Amino acid sequence: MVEKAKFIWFGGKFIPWEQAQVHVLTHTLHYGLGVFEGIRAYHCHDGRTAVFRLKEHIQRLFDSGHVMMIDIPFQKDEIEAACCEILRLNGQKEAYIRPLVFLGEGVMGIHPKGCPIQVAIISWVWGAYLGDEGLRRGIRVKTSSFTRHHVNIMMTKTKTVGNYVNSIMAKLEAVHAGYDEALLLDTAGYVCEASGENIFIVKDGIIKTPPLTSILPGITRDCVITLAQDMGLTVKEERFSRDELYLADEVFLTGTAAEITPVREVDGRLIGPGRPGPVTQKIQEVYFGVVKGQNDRYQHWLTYI
Ligand code: PPE
Repeated sequence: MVEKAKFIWFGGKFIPWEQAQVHVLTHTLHYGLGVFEGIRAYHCHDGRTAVFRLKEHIQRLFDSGHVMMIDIPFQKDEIEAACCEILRLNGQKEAYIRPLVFLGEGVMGIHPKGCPIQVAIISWVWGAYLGDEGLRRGIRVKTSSFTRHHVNIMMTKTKTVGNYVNSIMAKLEAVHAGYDEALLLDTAGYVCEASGENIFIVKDGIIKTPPLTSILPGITRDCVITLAQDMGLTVKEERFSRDELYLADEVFLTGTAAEITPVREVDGRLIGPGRPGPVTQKIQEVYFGVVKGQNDRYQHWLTYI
């Protein structure tokens, strides 16, 4: 359960957590059209709090709105400011921030014309998304029987509310089968992304991740590509099949919530020796240093509050 905080930003104002309610006629509740973001803020080594890659997340929120034809009734800088202010008001040194844009009540039927566009920002304390042990020792992943969205069925580059039903189906199936996370293949059968993370493999020192064709352009994915290249590693954005995944030396998932989570097993096959490999561990270590402000080279990714 999400631990209650004091305030939620709703339509431009901070209101008490319990009062952030919506009507059952809320259009998004019926039809799934809405867009959102997930951002983390970290308690830095110097005692300050920094929101990680705030501008990029808010840009992606507005990009999602643009694609889905939802005209967000606020400026980007107003949303950015509210994402910082909510942490101060809630007294959170470290938190997950969820901006959500949805269609409110007033109109029924598929055509959303005239629906009020509502915006909320919620912040809560969220630990390791796939468990502390998963972060340390790696998780077990199952290839889903559900395919990731075709690019003409859903807008895969957006964080649209309805897109996540596909993720939920895959996740339920994987957890029901005793796994930690689901991996989805694209409509051509190649490795695509996990239910809420992008995927990377390492083979003979070379890193590979699927191209942006039909995946969410993950901000953590972008960080990993940059960090790995800056470490002198080769990164290829190239599609690959699931047997290439089974044969990888290392596999890891990336996401704001999941951070850098090693994968130790896929579909009953151990990855390498079945524990996090050296490249994954190095990237994980550097990533946690960066988000906590310990690395001067990437200070531009941090917004201190
Ligand atoms: N793919 C999907 C489908 C996805 O949902 C996410 C984020 C990513 C890739 C990674 O994107 P980024 O966070 O920019 O690196 N998933 C969010 C889901 C969390 C949730 O369960 O809710 C997240 O990590 O915040």
